[in-house]
Amino acid sequence: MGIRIVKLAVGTSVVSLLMLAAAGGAGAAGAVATHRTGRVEVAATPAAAKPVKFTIKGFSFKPSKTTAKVGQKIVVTNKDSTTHTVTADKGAFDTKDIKPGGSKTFTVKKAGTYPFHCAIHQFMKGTLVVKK
Ligand SMILES: [Cu+2]
Repeated sequence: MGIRIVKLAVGTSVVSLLMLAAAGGAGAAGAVATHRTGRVEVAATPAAAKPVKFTIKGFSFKPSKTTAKVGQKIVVTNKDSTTHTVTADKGAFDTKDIKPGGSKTFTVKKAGTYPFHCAIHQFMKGTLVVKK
């Protein structure tokens, strides 16, 4: 296979897409329509291609403030030995139980600042900022 040139509207996604193509081989590359001219159509949005991640450890959210874009995947991993949740104070999202070592993915459809807590340990607090 010859050299493929990948051009995207959003520059930051080039690395993750290239990594995807390298790791997944033909399967991952199938998501991208490649032309010999170098012009590329990308099926997935950049936001979907690269999730935002944060963790729960020591009964706190790390970092305590996370920023994501509307519709972007947010992955929360619980690194504690007890179950936690990520629950918006006003109900915009709720991961429900995240077991020790487990993770949950969610998205937020509307821009805004969302204070959240753990429904099991109400003293655990964090903030999610969602931008357009
Ligand atoms: Cu908790």
